[in-house]
Amino acid sequence: MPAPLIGVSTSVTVDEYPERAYVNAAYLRAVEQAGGVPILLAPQLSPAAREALWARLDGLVLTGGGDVEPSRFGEAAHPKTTLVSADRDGLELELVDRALRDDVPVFAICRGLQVLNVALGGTLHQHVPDVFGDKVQHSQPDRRHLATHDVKLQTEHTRIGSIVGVSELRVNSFHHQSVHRLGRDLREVGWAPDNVIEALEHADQRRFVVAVQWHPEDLVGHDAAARALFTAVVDAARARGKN
Ligand SMILES: [Mn+2]
Repeated sequence: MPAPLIGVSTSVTVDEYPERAYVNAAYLRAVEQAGGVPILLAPQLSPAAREALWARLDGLVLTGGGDVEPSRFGEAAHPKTTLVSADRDGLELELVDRALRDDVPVFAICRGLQVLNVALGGTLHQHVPDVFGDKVQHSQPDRRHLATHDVKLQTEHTRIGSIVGVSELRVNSFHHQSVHRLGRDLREVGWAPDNVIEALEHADQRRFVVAVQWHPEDLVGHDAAARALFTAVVDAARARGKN
């Protein structure tokens, strides 16, 4: 069985010249370390290229980045809304639809968790401090590989529980938005101490759809839970065996 091909969504520059597609290398290393081959999915790809690539992919990682355009969930933009890209929203919402249609394993990280929720009809808190205060720093000033807040996971009868195996984690945090109303078919399975939702998964556990609000790609060097999450999506992609 060849190594599974894992689509990794990229960011896109907003209002910069020249226009670029880019992604933090930590995602690529984390996928490779888990045994997958990362394939970059850039918002600039044509519909034909997206279709051709999709037919070859075994799994999907949705990465972090700027905010989802609030009109995608029926709201006007908050003053702190940042780095919105209609092209990126369009690509990633389409990828969620394709993955659910074709039962392709999905691991969604930070913005990816938010995209997943919006794709399934959910909404977001547009600025976490407005709603939850500043007891927990979700936009940590510390470096990316440093874990700074706790997360409590529901481990019984959850996929994330079977992957990670522990109910208490320490995570890094780089988000100013979070899940508000939950999308259909999703369940919340992890929370920060201030009750910000930090993990989601599909209610149908036969599907591999797992989402976290933190950045495990920056923790794989020293955190078993982070490694387990990447290994799980790559293993699920391999088991699906589309190729
Ligand atoms: Mn957080």
